[in-house]
Amino acid sequence: MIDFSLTEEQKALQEMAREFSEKELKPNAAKYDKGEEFPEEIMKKAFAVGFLTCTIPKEYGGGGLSDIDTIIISEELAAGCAGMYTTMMVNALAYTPIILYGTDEQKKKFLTPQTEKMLFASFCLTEREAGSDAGSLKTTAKKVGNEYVINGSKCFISNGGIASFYVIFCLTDPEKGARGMSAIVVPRETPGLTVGKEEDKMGHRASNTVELFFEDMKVPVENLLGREGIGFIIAMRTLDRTRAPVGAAGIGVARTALEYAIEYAKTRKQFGKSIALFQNTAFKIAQMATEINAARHLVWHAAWLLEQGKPCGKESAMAKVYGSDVAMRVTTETLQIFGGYGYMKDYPMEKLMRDAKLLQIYEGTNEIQRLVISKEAIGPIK
Ligand code: COS
Repeated sequence: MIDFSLTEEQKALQEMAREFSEKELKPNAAKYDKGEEFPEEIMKKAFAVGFLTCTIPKEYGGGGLSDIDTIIISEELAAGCAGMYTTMMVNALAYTPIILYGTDEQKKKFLTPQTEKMLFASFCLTEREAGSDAGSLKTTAKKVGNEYVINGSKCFISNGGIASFYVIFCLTDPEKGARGMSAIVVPRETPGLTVGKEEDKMGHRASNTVELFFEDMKVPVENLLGREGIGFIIAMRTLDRTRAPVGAAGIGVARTALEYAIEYAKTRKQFGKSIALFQNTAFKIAQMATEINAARHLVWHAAWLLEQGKPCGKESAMAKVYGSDVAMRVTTETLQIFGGYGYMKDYPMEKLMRDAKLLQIYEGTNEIQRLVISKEAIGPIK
């Protein structure tokens, strides 16, 4: 059976996210982009309606959204502002390892407080020398008595400057490399944790990105997720869940760009007629609308597989790579439809193009997604 229909609850959720995006995100997107300012007031509203904690299970105070619900709101929120979408969805990224591997006690301790007041969290995998090759990270956690002593650093950490806790991937057994990796939750106030300077980014400028430094940072052993040595698997299983929403964000960005371009093409007149009447423009629009729809099908399918508990590493990677590539192509083509105006900061097109670029890079570069897809597609070679 194939069924693309949404439930009444999902339609209401989509409508609510669309309204929030249109009213709160889109009109403020340029302001926070320009000032690279954290959108505190808007995030307070996002917290009040539940977007900051939407994936936390209901029994721990969250919205308990399913994977399909999450991709529905991801498309809507990113359609308003990709930077603000990132701030909201990075919370979901940081909560996922705890949702998947945390004990009941750890969920109550770390997730429930996030639902009681506006708080943020970070997922800390990337290091200066360990980006795509996540298994080669250097941060260590040495067990001393009933504590872990953590030393090292992380970079490009979204929400890092505003997080109340960090899920840190580190080596508890450095001799074993990736198989000696573990995931440990570290509260913000832990002595030895230093937040570095905020990065000055090309896009997603409303989202906070920093470097983190750890010097003899001590946390109780109870903060370990799962067991020692499964950190790499925890990271991979988390990313399998969170990559389809990035594809959905790509659809949101592309959709907004196309809406602006269609409106512009209808009203812009050259050679005595609206440029939408030139086949070059019309066919570009047709191609972009088709690609957006194709991306949505891939994203929805990956979310459906996730929800069914079926293997979906390849499909999540396909959803992410295609959704973000479509965002890049569509924002580039729609800017071209705007001509010189598209290149000016007075118009929204160049921001959309800058924002699209990061979707091809974060949560695993698109090259890494192609590696994941090709490994599974090709299979073992004798
Ligand atoms: N789910 C469960 N297990 C997985 C998995 C997944 N999605 N992907 C890999 N594994 C397991 C493998 O089965 C293997 O297990 P064994 O050691 O028991 O055989 C182990 O993990 C190592 O896998 P693999 O050999 O594929 O690891 P590689 O180092 O070759 O590469 C990639 C793995 C490149 C896919 C990984 O490093 C990656 O995703 N990198 C990008 C990181 C990223 O997304 N960073 C963004 C920052 S976080 S916002």
